[in-house]
Amino acid sequence: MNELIRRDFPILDRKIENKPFVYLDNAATSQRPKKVIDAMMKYYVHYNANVHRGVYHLSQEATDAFESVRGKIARFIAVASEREIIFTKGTTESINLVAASYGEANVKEGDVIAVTRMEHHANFVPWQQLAKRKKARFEIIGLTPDLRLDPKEIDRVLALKPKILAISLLSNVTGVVNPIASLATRFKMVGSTIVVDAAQGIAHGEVTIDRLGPVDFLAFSSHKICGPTGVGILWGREALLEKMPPYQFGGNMITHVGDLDSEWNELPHKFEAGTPDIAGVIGLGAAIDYFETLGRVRIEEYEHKITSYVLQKIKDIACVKLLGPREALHRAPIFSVAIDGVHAHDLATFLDMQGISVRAGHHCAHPLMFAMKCPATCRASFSFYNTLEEADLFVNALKESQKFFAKKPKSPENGGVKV
Ligand code: C6P
Repeated sequence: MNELIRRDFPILDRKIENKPFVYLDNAATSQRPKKVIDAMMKYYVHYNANVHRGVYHLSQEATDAFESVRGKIARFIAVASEREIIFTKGTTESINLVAASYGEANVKEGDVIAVTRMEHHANFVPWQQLAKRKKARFEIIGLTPDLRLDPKEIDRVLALKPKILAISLLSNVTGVVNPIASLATRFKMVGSTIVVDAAQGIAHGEVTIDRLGPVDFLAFSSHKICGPTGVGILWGREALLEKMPPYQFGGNMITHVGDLDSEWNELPHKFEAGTPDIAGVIGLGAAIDYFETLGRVRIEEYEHKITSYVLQKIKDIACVKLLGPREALHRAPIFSVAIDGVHAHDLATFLDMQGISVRAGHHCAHPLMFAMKCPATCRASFSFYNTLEEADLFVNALKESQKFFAKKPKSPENGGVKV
């Protein structure tokens, strides 16, 4: 798939420590193809103006380019109404919007709000804090030993008939893919509103609302799918969005301001207060075009190949503990590893010396990491532009790291210098 594709990403030609740059931190943020960078540059150079405000040519050009991206996103996730697509700053803001607006208006004392143990803080803390404010019950669906959702835990929480189920499509720590469609169907039957965090999921497959089942809200970020940072999407069912109060107040979200009260703009503008990241949204449009040209099914198939390959190779390395299931079936190419006696940051630094960029730490997932009594892992996350050769470089570097860290530091007794 990727020799030609890699040429679209100028940054992949870089060298680190005089070695080829191997970027395996795609779960943190993806790289941008030249087309995305060019689209943003074109806006700034040729038609930079604010949107929705001016009657002059440039402002209308900017507004048309900006609004056309709404349509692209609606088609990307297969929804009919552009009124359901809201631009935010990222997944974090999208989820906070739902918790603050829908949550404040609908959750009452004694209601149950459910999340899972594998959530990123962005899909955990807003619900935890809403539950605290509302004196609601906060329930966490537990995991199996291989860090998938535990069916018994799902039944337990389902029986509580949660008002809200907030769940990620794909874990940023383990790469586990959750069966959203079947869960959504079951939780809908007990009356739950279902919020899906697709920050990771959106990058690894064909995420469309019809495939996700009866979900109500979907949140994702532009920067995980080769678009710029600072832009996110919230999709919500129109009937729910219509009834929700605004999240922030200011320009664009208003139709009339009186001395004592104001009237809100129609959807989606009601939730888009202030000047948006216009260049960012235009860049996201170019990223969507790029993804569509490559084909999301093709991307998924190729990434599945990488996942199987890495799982097979890692299996043979003694001392490397891999978090999550060993089968590629319900997994994306995200691998969190720990090596006994080696701190994750030291391992990540060792890999960086080989030109390999990975993330080390708790990955903004304290509830999962603390439950596993694992303060930090080293995470390699692949994208469609990564190659099997890069997978080999990563696996070989893991093997080398064992030799490197096994070496005893020199002491005066074995030839070292006394300080
Ligand atoms: N995870 C990672 O390295 P923002 O920052 O708003 O674009 O996305 C937040 C977020 C929400 N949910 C999941 C599952 C995520 O993985 C992320 C972002 C990055 O894992 C940065 S912490």
